[in-house]
Amino acid sequence: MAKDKTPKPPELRVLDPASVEILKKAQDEGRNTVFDRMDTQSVQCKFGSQGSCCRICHMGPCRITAKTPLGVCGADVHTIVARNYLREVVGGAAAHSDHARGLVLLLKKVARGLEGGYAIRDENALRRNAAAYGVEDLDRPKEEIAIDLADRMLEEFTSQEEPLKGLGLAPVNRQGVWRKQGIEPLGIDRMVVESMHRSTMGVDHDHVHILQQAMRTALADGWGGSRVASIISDILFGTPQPVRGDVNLGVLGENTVNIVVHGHEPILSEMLAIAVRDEEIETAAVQAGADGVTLAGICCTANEILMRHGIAVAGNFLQQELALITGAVEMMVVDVQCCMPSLPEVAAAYHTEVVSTSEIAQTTGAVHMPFDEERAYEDAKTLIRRAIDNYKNRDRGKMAIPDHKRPVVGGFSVDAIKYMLGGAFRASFRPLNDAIMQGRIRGVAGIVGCSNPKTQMDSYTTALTRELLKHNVLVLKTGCAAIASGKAGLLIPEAAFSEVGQGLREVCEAVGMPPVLHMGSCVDNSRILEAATEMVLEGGLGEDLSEIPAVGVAPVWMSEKAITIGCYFVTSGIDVVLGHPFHIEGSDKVTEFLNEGAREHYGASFHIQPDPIAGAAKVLDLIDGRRDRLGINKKSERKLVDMKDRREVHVEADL
Ligand code: XCC
Ligand code: SF4
Repeated sequence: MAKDKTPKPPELRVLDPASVEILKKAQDEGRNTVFDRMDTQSVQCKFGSQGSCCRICHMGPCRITAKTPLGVCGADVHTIVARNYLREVVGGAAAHSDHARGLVLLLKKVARGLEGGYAIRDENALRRNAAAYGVEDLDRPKEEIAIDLADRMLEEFTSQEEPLKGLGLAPVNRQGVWRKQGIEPLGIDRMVVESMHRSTMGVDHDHVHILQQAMRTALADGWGGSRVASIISDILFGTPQPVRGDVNLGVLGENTVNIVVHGHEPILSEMLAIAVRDEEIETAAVQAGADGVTLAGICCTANEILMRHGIAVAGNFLQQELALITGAVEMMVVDVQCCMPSLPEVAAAYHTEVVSTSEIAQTTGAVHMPFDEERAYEDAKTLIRRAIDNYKNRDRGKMAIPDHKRPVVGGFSVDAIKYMLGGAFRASFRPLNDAIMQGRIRGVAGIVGCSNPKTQMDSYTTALTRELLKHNVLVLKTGCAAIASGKAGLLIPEAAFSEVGQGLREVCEAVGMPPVLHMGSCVDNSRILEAATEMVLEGGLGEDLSEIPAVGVAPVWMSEKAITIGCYFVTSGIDVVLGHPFHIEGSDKVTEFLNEGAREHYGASFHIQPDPIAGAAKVLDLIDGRRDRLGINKKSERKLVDMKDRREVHVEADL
């Protein structure tokens, strides 16, 4: 039973000063937040966390213990853990891919003349990707090409017998690994349905066979759903280019109408980003007594509109309730994924209206205003006007906006990185590969993932990132991990002066880039795969993704999507370091497969490191192992920063 207890001090919950301040306010006002609920849920089910509870059929639920080693049907713990794991991967793949499907259908409608304000904004991206996906006759008008590309993309979902086309974007050797392993995914929808079938009662029982299917389903996300989402978003909304913005709760305006968009799909938020600049809207805001309208984002919606418009980021996952508790938000617009069902309850203490907009997602207590693509611009303006109307209800007595925000640069698409490295005439990854071969850059880490109230928000991610930068590792970031780096001041070129090792600093200074590159939202992890593929294609760093000195890290994560992302990284040959384990520890065999055995199959595996500094050391080990095998390690030795610096970082992580 939940007991009343004194809440932990905010400083132990969250790292950044804005969140500390608002969490104190929440406690003073007696608000119930994710952090309090974490405490009341603190005795979490052992069977759940080990993955050893099966409720797939109604002879159960069955819980596996030493005394009851088999479920009623005879399933052992390895079958049960593997099946549960597969279903989590399915959840993640489905989320990313359903998001992608919405974008493909929108592209098709836009090409057919949909009214509503959308357009094909990046024709180059359209033609380049049409060529990559086998659309012929590229001299035709862009609308025709867009329809053909959309049809190709829809086949990525529906293909029953042909492998996913997106696999062809990977290095040839990697494609060979997938073929040899028999894990080339067919269409995404088929993979999701087949995985659900295989994990239902009485079907697939061999844990390795089930886990191979998990990896295959994850590939359908990484090289399918997520890739499609990023590509179509670029075509419709523009390929991101470096752009400045601000991050943290201090981006909310004292005297502006504040609208926070939260979730994942850029379809509506893009329109809000445009509509907010409409003169009519500006006038209405002034008439309501405000200085204007501030649009800000939470979670991956924030990443999407930061990358394309420089729109401010109010915070990451664990800040969604905190944004409301500022008392300064007129409206929070939510769509899908990572939007807590608690939001309307928190908002009810203030004047804030929570509006749900997706046909597939409603939240009790939120106003549901499904958004119609055909009237997108008008619908966006209606929402903004409604927020403006709500401004008069703001109670300034309850309002506190922390005076903390940090500048960031976002928008590092692969295109943008190539351009930045090589300039207009020689846009390529060559300078990066050269810097890695010379040892000025030791390797690349793709750091992704969420925040999770089980640990202090942002602390692991930030400590690990700082440690890697000191050791000359270039960091690519997405999702809430990217926002954490923004709050820590690492997403600006100036961070290279103080935070990084000599070699990386030289490269960042020469190019004028931050040492941590913000590559976008969760679906944009496909951009990290794309960047890694560019490194292989550029030459000199091996012939496969399992050879380049690159590692993935999900320091702190909570979503099924993060599991799927981890799986498609590993299956693509990129080792992944996790800050906390999956719910699989009930089975030594499943744990062994994912943390070791996977290496024989894919050339990479998972590694668990609950301490950020040990996590960074693991990343460095993995990078050095790869450098060794490439025969380029010697050159980097002189650049290594003394390990005594570690202490300093550790103290901060322990705050
Ligand atoms: Fe969600 Fe994408 Fe995780 Fe953040 S990082 S908590 S999934 S918003 Ni992808
Ligand atoms: Fe129990 Fe087997 Fe049914 Fe699972 S599938 S609930 S282990 S009987």
